Amino acid sequence: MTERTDARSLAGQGMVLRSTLTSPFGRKARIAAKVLKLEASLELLVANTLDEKDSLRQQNPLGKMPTLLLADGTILYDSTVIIEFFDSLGEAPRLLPPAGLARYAAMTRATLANGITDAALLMVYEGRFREAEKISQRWLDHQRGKVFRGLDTITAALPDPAQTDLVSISLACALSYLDWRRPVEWRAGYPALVDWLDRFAASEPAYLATARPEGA
Ligand SMILES: N[C@@H](CCC(=O)N[C@@H](CS)C(=O)NCC(=O)O)C(=O)O
Repeated sequence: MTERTDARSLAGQGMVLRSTLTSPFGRKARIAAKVLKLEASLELLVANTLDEKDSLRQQNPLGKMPTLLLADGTILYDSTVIIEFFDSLGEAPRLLPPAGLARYAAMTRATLANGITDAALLMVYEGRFREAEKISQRWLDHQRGKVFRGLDTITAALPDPAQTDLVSISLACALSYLDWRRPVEWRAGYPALVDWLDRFAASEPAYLATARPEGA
């Protein structure tokens, strides 16, 4: 038995994803599972990051989603680790270059896209966790800077919208989160990115299939 067949048989015993249908990081994992045809083995168990009684905090002390539970008790996070694990189950990686500098360069680009989502989330949390009079404009501007510098850098070398990989999944989930929560207005200033997202959505059915449910 190779390590891969062991991992495959473990995954085949069923995996539980702690997330919601609206989490942008959870969506990354859900898209990857669909693309890699792992959905039949994956159950979504809705998590509530604000509920201290939710077992999420025992499963992942950071209390963040997505978190992946495997049948032997192994717990994996964060979204990039989960996607790398999913990708390791196939004959050859499909969502990242197999090795070498190209792999780490792609991971860095995906980290940039994730950083946009992180900064956007922090802007949203600023409004959610603080009373209106305590909201820090300086903090919001600090995070906004990360979002726009990230968008500028990504726009300068856009990924192929016809290719689904860790970078395009991470970028699409970042942009759709910006569209949903609107911590910044990005569409008017980045027409090439708007076009990229439209093309990615047309090329990758798993993207639209994992869209946030109406009214959520
Ligand atoms: N680096 C993590 C970020 C995950 C993350 O921030 N998830 C958000 C929801 S989209 C969360 O769980 N927030 C709750 C919290 O920070 O307490 C990943 O890639 O999975």
